Amino acid sequence: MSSHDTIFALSSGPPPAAIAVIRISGPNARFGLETLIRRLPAPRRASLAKLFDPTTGAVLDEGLALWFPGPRSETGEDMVELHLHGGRAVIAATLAALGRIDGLRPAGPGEFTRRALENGRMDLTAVEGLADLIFAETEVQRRQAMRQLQGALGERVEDWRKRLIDSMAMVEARIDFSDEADVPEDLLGPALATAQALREEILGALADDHRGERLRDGLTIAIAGPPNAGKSSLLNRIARREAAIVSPYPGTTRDVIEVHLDLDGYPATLLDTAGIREPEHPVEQEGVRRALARAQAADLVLWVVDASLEDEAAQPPADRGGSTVWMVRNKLDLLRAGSKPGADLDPSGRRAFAISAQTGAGLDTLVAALAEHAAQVFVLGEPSIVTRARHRGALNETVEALGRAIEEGSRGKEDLVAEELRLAARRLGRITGRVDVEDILDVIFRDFCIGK
Ligand SMILES: Nc1nc2c(ncn2[C@@H]2O[C@H](COP(=O)(O)OP(=O)(O)OP(=O)(O)O)[C@@H](O)[C@H]2O)c(=O)[nH]1
Ligand SMILES: [Mg+2]
Repeated sequence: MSSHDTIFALSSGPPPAAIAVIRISGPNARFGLETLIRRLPAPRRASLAKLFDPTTGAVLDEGLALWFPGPRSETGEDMVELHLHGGRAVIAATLAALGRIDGLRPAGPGEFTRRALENGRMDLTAVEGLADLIFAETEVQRRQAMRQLQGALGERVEDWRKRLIDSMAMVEARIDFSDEADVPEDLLGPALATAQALREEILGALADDHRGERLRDGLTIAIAGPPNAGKSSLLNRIARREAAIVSPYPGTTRDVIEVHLDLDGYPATLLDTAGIREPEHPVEQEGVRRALARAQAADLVLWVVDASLEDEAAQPPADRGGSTVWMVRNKLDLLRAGSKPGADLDPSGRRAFAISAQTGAGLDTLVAALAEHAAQVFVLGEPSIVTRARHRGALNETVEALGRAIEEGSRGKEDLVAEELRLAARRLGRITGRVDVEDILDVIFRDFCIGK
């Protein structure tokens, strides 16, 4: 697949729908449009047009045609947008017609965005932001994706990289042109000061408790506890649908069941797990193994017990994974009158809730506490700009290279300093997808006017 091809695709959701948007991008986009509507509309203006089948001349549909000449388009190439009636057959006929036009082929996944990246219309962090925006399920995720799309990380990284390239240029100038009169003597000092400052700034951005990554993934809340305590009933109540099977037989749930929640805008995945006991059946054993593993990896565990049993054995396994545990005493309706739903602390200082998954008593309090917890996890401090492991990895490597540069600098090893700074800049460049080392030479010749 060549990026010089002209590509087309249905860009709107699955039919049937009121409107379907078909996009074309590439050098033959204009030819494609002219073949279909037999004229060229004014640029960037919607115009009503009939679409003709290029072979039979029959009218396929009537809709809006938009012509975006490159490079001022989304992909940076010539582009066309057709807004048609969103019926299955209309779309199929139009796509088939486009396929019969010379030089046009169906687009692969993400290919329009790929071209925007290749043509410098977006950097890699913006592309990731766009992907996150499309998959955002909650308001807070949408805001974070929008920040990335608008360059929260990309601009920050580019700024760091520029400063790094400047200081690298100083060191290189000192190495390469130290006999020239117009190169100042002490260039290593200021370069190392910049490296030090950058290192601290990047460390600051990394010290965010992984909030950005967690916001993309959402908080994981595991429901665990002894069999028959009402874990699946609780999950169904919170999810407001019968996602898990509930039965009076202990050992009903075996696989882990996941539902996605929107807690006042914060994303969470709620897990229902198998009741924890010493099972005899090997399938249930596997269920218990999975339950324990997932509970351990969760951000928060709701440990559900049957309050009418007051089972002493039903204590949560000692906190190992560092996940927070909240006690949930269920089946409040089975207790004598006088037991009120609500929240307090248990003897060991854990938050404790009294609920009935059957009647719904106490559920509002529990759900409100979950939303509050999510807000605390995600909102403390600045919004995070590191939203993926990829960013974190590259930033960590940058910090390491800067640390080594500073160390070599203290021993006066200019060439090694330059080497580490170059590595650091390249790592940063990987985040945005710009890894052009020629930049350094530009800066040398611009700032020091050496090459006469
Ligand atoms: N009275 C009363 N019964 C409940 C309540 N919550 C659940 N139950 C009942 O308790 C039984 C077990 O409920 P489940 O939700 O399947 O329990 P579980 O903890 O998921 O059980 P396992 O999957 O076997 O570990 C069912 O018969 C439920 O109807 C409650 O608040 N009050
Ligand atoms: Mg269950």
